Amino acid sequence: MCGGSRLAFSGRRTLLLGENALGTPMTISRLLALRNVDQRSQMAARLIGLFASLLFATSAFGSDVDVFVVDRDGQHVADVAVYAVRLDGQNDLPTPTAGAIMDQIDRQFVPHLLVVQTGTPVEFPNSDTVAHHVYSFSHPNKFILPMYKGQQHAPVTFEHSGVVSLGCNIHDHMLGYILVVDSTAFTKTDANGHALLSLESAEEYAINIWSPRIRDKVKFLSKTLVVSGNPNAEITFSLAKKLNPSHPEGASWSDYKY
Ligand SMILES: [Cu+2]
Repeated sequence: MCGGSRLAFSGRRTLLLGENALGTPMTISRLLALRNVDQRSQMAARLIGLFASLLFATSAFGSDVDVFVVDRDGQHVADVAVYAVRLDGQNDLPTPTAGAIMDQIDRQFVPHLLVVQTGTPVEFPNSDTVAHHVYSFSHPNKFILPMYKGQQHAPVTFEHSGVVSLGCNIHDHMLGYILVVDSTAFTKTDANGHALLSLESAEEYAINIWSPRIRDKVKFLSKTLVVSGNPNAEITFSLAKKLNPSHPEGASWSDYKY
């Protein structure tokens, strides 16, 4: 089972601070009834720690969102893009300061799925000894990098959000994806189907997921989250439809519809 380890951790930590050594909840009246000065000072310190912990939780940890993706059999789904988009219309994003890399290794795109913010320059180095001819027909992010080895082409900057499907004219089995998002808060699920997003507090967000393996309708792949008053949120996407085969098992364009 995939539990919210981070959520569970912070919740447990808060509980411990409010408990005595036996795990029994400690009230103020019981605290005052303690005769031992050391016990009282220890408990006072724990209460101070509790208040400090709560303050810390609303500032530093107030925006952590645990996202889980499970398939229809309850299995974790790795390598799923997870990103958040503000719903208050204020989506002015800073210009990306760093580029990204979509490598070509052993006649595969590496990583298979890359997530970048809109406006990010992406390099396509060819680390193989054979030449590749990389292209995408994904409107409006079409591009072609004529046959090359090494790093002969300038980075490609993706100015439009959406899915960019990658292919190679020489090797038909080469499949890759770049998901361009209007967000600075994006990541992918790990082997446990878990992703952690850190968001600004007091905002309403759409939490979205995407993977070429997912066949559920898009409307089921977005959930609204209000961060305010929801300091450590957990969201689980339970997919209803059978997944497309994972790459390279299903290494054919016909397995995908993107
Ligand atoms: Cu190739």
